Amino acid sequence: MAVLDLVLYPDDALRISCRPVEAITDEVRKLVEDMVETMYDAPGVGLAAPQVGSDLRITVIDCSVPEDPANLWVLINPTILERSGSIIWEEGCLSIPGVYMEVRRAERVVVKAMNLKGETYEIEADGLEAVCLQHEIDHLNGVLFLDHLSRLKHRMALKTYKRTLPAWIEERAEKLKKKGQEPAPPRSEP
Ligand code: K1U
Ligand code: ZN
Repeated sequence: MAVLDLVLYPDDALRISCRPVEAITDEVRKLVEDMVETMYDAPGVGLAAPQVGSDLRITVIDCSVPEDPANLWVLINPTILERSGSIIWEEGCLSIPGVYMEVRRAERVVVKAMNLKGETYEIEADGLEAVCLQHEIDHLNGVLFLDHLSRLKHRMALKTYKRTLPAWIEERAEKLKKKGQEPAPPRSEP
C-alpha cells in the first residue's frame, strides 16, 4: 500500500469527466488500496480518483471519526438515484488544502455503486455522509466545491488557498519524508 501524491487545485486533472470502470482488475484493486491509504493518511473522510491522477469513476469514503475501516465505502461507478432536502455544511477538499467553506447540498441522498467484488449496492445517507457522497461524485464529474460558492466566497477561498498553500506543501513533504517517500513537485501554480 502507498500514500499517493495529491493532485492540487488548479490542476486540469481535477476538471475531467471520469470514465466508468469496465472490470475489477488487479490495477483497480491496487488503486483502491492506495486511495484508502492516502485518504486515511491525509487525513480525510473521502477521496476521489482524479485527486490522485486517475480518470476512473472510483471514490472511497469513511466518515467515522476516529477512522474505522469497518465503515469504509468503496464506490465504483457511483450514481445518485435520489436527492431530497437541503443542508449547509462546511466542506474541505484534499485538493484545496487549508480552505473550508459552507456549501448548500441535498440533505439526503440515495446512491447506487459497485463494490470491489463487482456487486451493486445502494446507500441511503444523510448529514456528513450525504454531503461527502455529493462532494466525491462531483469530483468524478470535474466539479469542485468552489464551483458551488458565490463569486465573493470563491474569491475569498482562493485568497486563503494562495496564502496557506506553501506551508501546507512544506508540511506534507516533511510528513512523506518521515514515511520514506519522496513528494512529487506541485504540478501547477494556484
Ligand atoms: O474529497 C475530498 O477532497 C476529501 C474531503 C471530503 C469532504 C470533507 C468535508 C465535507 C465534504 C467532503 C475531506 O475529507 S477534507 C478533510 C476533512 O473534512 C476531515 C479530515 C479529518 C477528519 C474529519 C474531516
Ligand atoms: Zn474534494
